[in-house]
Formats: sequence, C-alpha cells, structure tokens
Amino acid sequence: MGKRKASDDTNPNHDFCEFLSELAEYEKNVTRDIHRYSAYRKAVSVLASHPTRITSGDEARKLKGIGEKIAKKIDEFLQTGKLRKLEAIHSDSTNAAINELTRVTGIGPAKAHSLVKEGITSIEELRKHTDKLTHHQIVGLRHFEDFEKKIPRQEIEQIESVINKELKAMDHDLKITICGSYRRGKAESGDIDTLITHPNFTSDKVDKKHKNNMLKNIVTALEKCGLVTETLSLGESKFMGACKLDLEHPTRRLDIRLIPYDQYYCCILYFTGSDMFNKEMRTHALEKGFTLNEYALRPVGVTGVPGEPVEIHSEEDIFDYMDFPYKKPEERG
Ligand code: 8DG
Ligand code: CA
Ligand code: CA
Repeated sequence: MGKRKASDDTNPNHDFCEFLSELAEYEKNVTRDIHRYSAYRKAVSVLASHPTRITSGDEARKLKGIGEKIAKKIDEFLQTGKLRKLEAIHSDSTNAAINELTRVTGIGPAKAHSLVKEGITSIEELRKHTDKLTHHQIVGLRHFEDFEKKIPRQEIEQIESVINKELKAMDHDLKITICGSYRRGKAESGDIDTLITHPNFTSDKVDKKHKNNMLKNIVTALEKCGLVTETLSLGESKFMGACKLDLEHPTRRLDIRLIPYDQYYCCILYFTGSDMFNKEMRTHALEKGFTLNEYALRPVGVTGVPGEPVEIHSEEDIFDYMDFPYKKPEERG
C-alpha cells in the first residue's frame, strides 16, 4: 500500500493534515489501534478538502468526522505551534525505529516490533541482517530508495502502453485497467495498481489451474519484454512485484490482480479508491440495503443475510443500484 500523503501545499489546512497524518501512522504502526488510525485519517480527509483556513478547534468540530479530541489538538497546535503528544512520540526511539522499518515493503508493524526487539533500529542496520528477512522484504530493502519515489503520471502512461501492447498480443480480449491514484487523475502515484480480466473468466467457472497459469503467463510475458524485473509474490490471482521502464527510470512497485469478469467493476471501483471514498460508498450501500465489497454488490434481506450479487456491467451500474449520484474517478478524493 502506498504511503498516505497528508495533502498538498495549496491546502490552507496543510499543517494540521501533516500532524494528523503523522498521528495516524503512529496509531497504525506502533500502537496498532486501527480505530484511532481511521479517526485521524478521516479528519485529514475532511481538512484536506476544506476550502478555508480553520482558526479554532471549535470551528473544526463543526466538520463531519472531527471530534473533541482532535479539536483540542488543533487548538494546542494553533496556540503553541506544536503538539506534546507528537513531541513525546518523536523523542521515543522505539517509535522512530518502527516507523522507519515499516517503510520497507513487506515489513508490517509486527515484524518491525520484533526486529527492534532484536536491536535492529534502522534501514542501515537492517541491510546487515538480511538473513532475518523474507524474499519480499529483501527485495523491498534492495529497492528501498526507488520505492519511496513518487511515479509521475506520464511514466505510468508509458508503462500502461507497454502492458497493453504485450498483453493484447497474447490475447486480444484481455481487459486491463490501472486503478489507484492514477485512475483518479493524480499527477503522481505511489505504485501501479493493475487489474486484468477476460470475458471467458468468470467466478462460476473458476478453473484454478487455468487461472493460475493465466496470471503466470501474463507475468512471464511482461518479464520477457523487460518491463517486470522483480517478483515479491505470485499467487493465483495476485502478483506483487516491480517494473522498470528503462535504465533511466527507477524501479517501481507494480501489483497485478486477475479478476473474474463478473466481479471486474466492483473491483475497479474498490481499487480506484480513495480509501475514504470507499468507506463513504460502503456506508451509503448499507443505508440503501446493500452490502458492497471489492467483489460484489449484494442486497441485504430482512434477515440480514446478503443475497445473490446483482448483475453489474459498469461502474455506473453500481452507483445506480445504490441511488448514489455517479462520481467520476477524478472526483473520488
Ligand atoms: P498511492 O498509491 O498513490 O499512494 O495512492 P492510492 O493508489 O490511492 O493507494 P493504494 O494504497 O495503492 O490503494 C489503492 C486503492 O485500494 C485505494 O485507493 C483504495 C483501495 N484500498 C482501500 N483500503 C486499502 C488497503 O487497506 N490496502 C490497499 N492496498 N488498498 C486499499 O480502500
Ligand atoms: Ca497499491
Ligand atoms: Ca496506488
């Protein structure tokens, strides 16, 4: 998952977003309190799209998603220019170490904790102890600097055209969509989230062996043309790896998911995000008597048991069923 960006400099509440994002990362990686993490992320998203400068905690509290605790932090920050909680977090070396180590792809909070317990507290130190790492983590460490660099839109466009050319030559009916922040029209992205499907491949006739070979063949084709350079993991429906356009470009994180045709649009919706938008969409679905996930939209009966997935042929269909005004990808946070 790409690192969450607080907001851009044009946001009048940029500094609040910065410290709240930092608190969110702390809750995710160190305390592993996913509820607090979500609360901070929600506040960042609300403040990032608020058009004017917030001048007090009270004013902030009027916004949906900002409660008393966060309002108090905004007041403290406005009055003192800093936050005691963040100061304390910064001065604790264990926190800093965990935050640093989780920047490596494949190292989650639990692994970071255990490395710190063993005395490994920095990337530099970690490079001397690769025997403690999985293949995924070793590759993540090897490309640590590259993987932290943002990918300009234009480079993803070029990568997209290589993928399209290679895979269409393999099978013209393959459908390929790059989702994530790229599909939302962002100028740069943390990684490349690719979804692939084929009309002959549906969830009711999943032939595991066939499916497995399909993704494997896709990856092999992309390796042969020189685009894919690393495999972090390869399952029957998910590839995690890296690609490189040419010698002039850094190594980039590339994920490819192979999706049954009937689940394609729910999946595209989910992986386009943003994650805040997804939350909003799922909440709305529930209000309308549906349950929505990355696979399907299903009506929830009076008993509370989800029924059969409704048939979907486009993203618009999902919005229509839920009675939700369509939002273009660029409008989804
Ligand atoms: P970025 O890579 O440029 O940093 O941003 P992104 O493309 O929006 O984020 P991402 O981490 O690559 O995730 C892609 C989409 O997947 C995201 O926009 C929404 C969806 N998604 C969630 N929750 C999660 C999650 O916990 N992990 C991942 N990998 N994706 C998620 O809604
Ligand atoms: Ca991703
Ligand atoms: Ca992404």
